[in-house]
Amino acid sequence: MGKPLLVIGNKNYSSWSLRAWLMLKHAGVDFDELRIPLYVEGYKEKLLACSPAGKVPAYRDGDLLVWDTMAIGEYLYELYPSLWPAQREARARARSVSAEMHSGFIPIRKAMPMNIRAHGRKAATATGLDADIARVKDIWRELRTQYAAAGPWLFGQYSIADAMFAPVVFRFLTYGVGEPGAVGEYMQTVARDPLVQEWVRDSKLEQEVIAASEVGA
Ligand SMILES: N[C@@H](CCC(=O)N[C@@H](CS)C(=O)NCC(=O)O)C(=O)O
Repeated sequence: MGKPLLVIGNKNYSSWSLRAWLMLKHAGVDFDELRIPLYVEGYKEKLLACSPAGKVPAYRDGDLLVWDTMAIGEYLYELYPSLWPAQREARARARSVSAEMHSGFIPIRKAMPMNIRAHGRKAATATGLDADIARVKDIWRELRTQYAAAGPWLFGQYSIADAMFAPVVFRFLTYGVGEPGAVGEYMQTVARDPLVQEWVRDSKLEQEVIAASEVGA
């Protein structure tokens, strides 16, 4: 049987692809990647040929196809239990902040799309954006304060929650959002992760430009 396959979009822009990729890499899975550049002629047909949802990421493991980031994360957790915190209360909390990310933060997603190569951008004002930014910072500050002794990640050891928030670190870096102390230190931890750096290196080799993700002054 061949290696599992992760179908992803552009590394510079596809935040959901990055999340699933990080979960797999941090779990130590040996997998192949299929990159489908998004929003170009014929891209949707290519996505639909890989997944009925027509979106990335999608993960093929043997005969099994799993799509949607949280479903991929939960599937991987069953194989690699260290992907969620070991302690039940911490695990429930990690699932809560991850689900909050998965289903929310629409103003951040719209006004501050992931665009790894862009820096010095200013986000256009948008209803709810400041509240979203404050909420993300609160999550990071609170968790990093509580789990500081256990390691550098949100729950001490690396978990799916860190993969879920990794693209937000890039959004903050692109749009100049930060805060000294626990928040800034956590952003550095994510940016310095060798696996994140591997993704960044690949993203810088890409030539495609997705206009909708080039927003901001
Ligand atoms: N809820 C999905 C969202 C996936 C998603 O929106 N992926 C984007 C790229 S980051 C995509 O496939 N866009 C192409 C399209 O919608 O046609 C998940 O968590 O995986």
